[in-house]
Amino acid sequence: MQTISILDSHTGGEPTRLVLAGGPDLGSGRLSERLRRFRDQHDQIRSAIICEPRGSDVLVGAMLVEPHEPECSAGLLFFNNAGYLGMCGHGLIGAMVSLGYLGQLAPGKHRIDTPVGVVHAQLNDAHSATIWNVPAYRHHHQISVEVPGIGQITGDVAWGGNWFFLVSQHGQEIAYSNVVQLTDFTCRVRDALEKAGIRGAGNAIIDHVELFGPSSEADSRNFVLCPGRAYDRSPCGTGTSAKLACLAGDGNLVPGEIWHQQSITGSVFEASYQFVQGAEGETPNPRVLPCIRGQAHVMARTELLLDPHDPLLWGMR
Ligand code: PYC
Repeated sequence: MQTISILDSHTGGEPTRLVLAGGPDLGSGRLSERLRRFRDQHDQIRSAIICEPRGSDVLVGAMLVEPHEPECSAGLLFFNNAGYLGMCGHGLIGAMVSLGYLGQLAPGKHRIDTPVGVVHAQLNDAHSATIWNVPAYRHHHQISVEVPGIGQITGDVAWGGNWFFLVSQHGQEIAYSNVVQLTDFTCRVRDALEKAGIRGAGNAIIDHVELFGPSSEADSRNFVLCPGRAYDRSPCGTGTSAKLACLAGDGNLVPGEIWHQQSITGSVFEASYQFVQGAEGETPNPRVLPCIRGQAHVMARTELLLDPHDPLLWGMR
């Protein structure tokens, strides 16, 4: 019987399953290479950990691995029910707080190795962490797509560690009571983008759709559709990073100014940015270094059992 040690946390409502031991041997080398090995040779372990019946569509996995880059405190590979993520903001905040709980990370600043590069993160206290994400930028400004059954929808395409389509004018109510409708709406938008061939840089698929609305407690409230059909219960670290790039591009937020991004469940990330050195004033796509602070809480520490006689050994996929 294979056993996999995990620690579950949630960051503003969005769960992270940190895999501490028992995962596949991915060898050494860059984390992008190890992620490729995970995908090509051990994908069934991903689905065993994250998909039903042991997991659910909502979970994001973070596998703890030895870092490759120098002076890193940890390496992390992110994945979910649909596949793999280059970076995951709420997942990194959750992993920092979880590793702090285990005594494996001291409060203070750390370098964390990920498949999209080294990110800096700070464990602030037992329940909060700040991350400096990979540089974010806007790729398309106000591009329109015809969505069957809905009409024309216009938004920005931006990178925040994942690819996002960000929409402010959508006619939807951004409320927790409306998540079924919001999920349907954003899935249609995502399908339409793909059908229209609207993609990120390097022809990358846009697998996240982010809708914005007003909030009485923050600068904005969002709904973020993740790959698959799950939505982010947190304000989404990479989605907030993409938003910062668009705010910077529109001149609506100056470097260092705080942006409070609220999630569909009510949790809030505190976000700001600095222009990446040398890029200030660069048009049309200035790059920003996002800084995101959020709260996370540990929930469970246990072992997953992979019984070879279980017909659902590798999860439902
Ligand atoms: O926080 O970056 C994030 C994220 C991506 C998908 C779910 N959460």
